Amino acid sequence: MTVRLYSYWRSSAAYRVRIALNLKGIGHTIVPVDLAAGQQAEADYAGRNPQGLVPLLEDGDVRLTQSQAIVEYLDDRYPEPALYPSAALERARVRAFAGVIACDIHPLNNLRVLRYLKGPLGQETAAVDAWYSHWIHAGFRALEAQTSDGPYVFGDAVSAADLFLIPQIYNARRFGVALDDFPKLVAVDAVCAELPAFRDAAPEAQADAAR
Ligand SMILES: N[C@@H](CCC(=O)N[C@@H](CS)C(=O)NCC(=O)O)C(=O)O
Repeated sequence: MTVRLYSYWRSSAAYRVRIALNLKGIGHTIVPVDLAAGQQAEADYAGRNPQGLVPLLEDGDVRLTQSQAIVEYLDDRYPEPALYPSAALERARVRAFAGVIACDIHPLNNLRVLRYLKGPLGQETAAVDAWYSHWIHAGFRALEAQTSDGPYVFGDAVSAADLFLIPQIYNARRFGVALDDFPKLVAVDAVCAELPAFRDAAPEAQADAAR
């Protein structure tokens, strides 16, 4: 069965899924969709994902959108190593952590939102940067409070929480957001950077990365 991930090197939502695929050792092909060039809106891609967003996963005949749904699908279908704890409460905590990123931070700072602020709403770069930083800080404050003393977000085992966090930290750094108030998050990022599954999923390691 061929697994294909439609991805863009700088997409943090696709980056989450790249880490999950690598952690589970699932053989796959990356199909780049150039978001900067607008390929997400072209007929070929929009036919596969009418929402015009990456990631999109194809697993044989299955086609799935939304990184949270994709990561949970991969965890159900390819159970080892588990990305979600089996106990109900711990599982809910991992989902809640990932939800802060996927539901409360990322949608406010996504490419199309920033473009809308700059374009139709006529906001200056400084205002858009302040918007970006504000929502990262609000979310990261909550995440820092939920993070263990390490090495990973929830202790000794990598979980979905880590693979949602690391791409969001990448985005924060890319936009110059100060992370001094979040030492636990930064420490988890440093530990994850040592793992090949995370390193190989990093934006700069992607074949479609701008050189
Ligand atoms: N909730 C979606 C978000 C997907 C998303 O927003 N992807 C961004 C890249 S990180 C995208 O495709 N943006 C294209 C655009 O804004 O035009 C998910 O988690 O998969």
